[in-house]
Amino acid sequence: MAIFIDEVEVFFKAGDGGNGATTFRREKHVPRGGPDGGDGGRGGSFYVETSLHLSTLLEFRPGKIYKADRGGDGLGKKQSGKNGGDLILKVPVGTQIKDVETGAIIADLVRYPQRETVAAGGRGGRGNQHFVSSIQQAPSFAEKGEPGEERKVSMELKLLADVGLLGFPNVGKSTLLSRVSAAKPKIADYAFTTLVPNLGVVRVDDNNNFVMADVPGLIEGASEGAGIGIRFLKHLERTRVLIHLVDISGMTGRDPLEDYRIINNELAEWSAELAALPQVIALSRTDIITEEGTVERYKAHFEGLGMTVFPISSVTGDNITPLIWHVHQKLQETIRDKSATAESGIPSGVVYITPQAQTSDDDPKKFKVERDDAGVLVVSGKALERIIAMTDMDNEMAVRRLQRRLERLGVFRKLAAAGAAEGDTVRIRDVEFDYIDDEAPETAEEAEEME
Ligand SMILES: Nc1nc2c(ncn2[C@@H]2O[C@H](COP(=O)(O)OP(=O)(O)OP(=O)(O)O)[C@@H](O)[C@H]2O)c(=O)[nH]1
Ligand SMILES: [Mg+2]
Repeated sequence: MAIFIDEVEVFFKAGDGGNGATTFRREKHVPRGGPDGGDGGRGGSFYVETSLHLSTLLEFRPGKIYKADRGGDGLGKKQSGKNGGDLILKVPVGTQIKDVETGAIIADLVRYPQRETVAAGGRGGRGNQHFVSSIQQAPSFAEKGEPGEERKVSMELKLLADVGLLGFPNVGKSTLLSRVSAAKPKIADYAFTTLVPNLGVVRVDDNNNFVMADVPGLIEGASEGAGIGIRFLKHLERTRVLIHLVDISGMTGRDPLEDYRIINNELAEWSAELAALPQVIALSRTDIITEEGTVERYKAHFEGLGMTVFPISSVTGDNITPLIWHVHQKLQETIRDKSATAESGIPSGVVYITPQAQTSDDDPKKFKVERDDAGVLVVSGKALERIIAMTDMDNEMAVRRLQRRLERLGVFRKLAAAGAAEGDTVRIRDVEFDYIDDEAPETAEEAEEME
């Protein structure tokens, strides 16, 4: 049995930037020329790209950590390090990628071709050639590479179909799809034949067609996990019209009216949006009905509920063409309605990417100071932590530069305000230091120094 993976959580770890180099020019007679350390290369980024050859997310193992290459370190003679290779992951059209922590949609891949960034590689650290200033002619430090973005994401596959087939198991959904499209789904006389969704293109006429999705049958309690249909309801969320197939042949031994009620109940339990989609009733397997008046009775019943009803047979082809035409028209109506109301605004098949909140992430002045259980003062803030990550803590000059930056950003002021006392431990990212209550003003030289 093919396993259909339609939701999976994985980690993306983009490559860290390479470190900048600390080197000095070598010239004849000049033992130590000017600084010429090149920059680190950019870390590899992660992209996702739609593919027409994939229909599941099977290739993504749950919990797997995908890592892109680190950028190469900078070299002497102002040579930059190599950029880390980017990674492009192929996903089926209809894949939605969310950040697990924030719940934000990172990418909604509904087109082909389409490529989106899911985790950006880190910038390379700058080499020491960039840190020359009036007071520092020979900077013997460089920046470390920026860490690559790390993200825990959930990838979810939502098929893109215009029309969805809805019904109990074994009512003839797959048979109908096979009748109206070139799709060849498995058909058999038992429940849960269909285990994965099938898509088919239904040709209406020379200029019109639509995509129909056949999903596993639903049963009572599906919205709470009974049967397997629940996993596939979300695929119907992006459809615009549903064909609700009701078996009235009596072959299943169930009550068709009860079936209809149960299914709608499950839909409503699952999502109000799904329950609000227009439904067209197809009464199935009418070719094997022997009892006179059965078809008319059910037709009248559903029409009484305000539904449009087509008694069909996928075996003889009876009434299939009128059904398809009607569905096509309904589809056109919903498209017109949707574009008329500004409410949706997004025509189907168009990508909308939620912009990521960049502002606070990019401002090093946005940080928090909190005391943890052990009494350590923890300073946190994305941009500030990035500065720490890019500082070579083994290099005295780099650490002094960091201290001045922290001072300018108001870190020490905020620590004092948070009640920091002499000897308290302060932690920023993975760096710990002792707080020193030092009110001495910065030297003129330090104040003058540039970034
Ligand atoms: N006589 C007759 N049999 C039909 C008709 N449509 C489907 N069948 C039969 O009904 C049985 C079930 O059909 P499927 O198309 O597999 O039903 P399904 O709704 O896809 O079932 P699941 O995938 O299990 O949910 C098969 O034996 C079909 O041959 C029809 O119009 N007339
Ligand atoms: Mg089926």
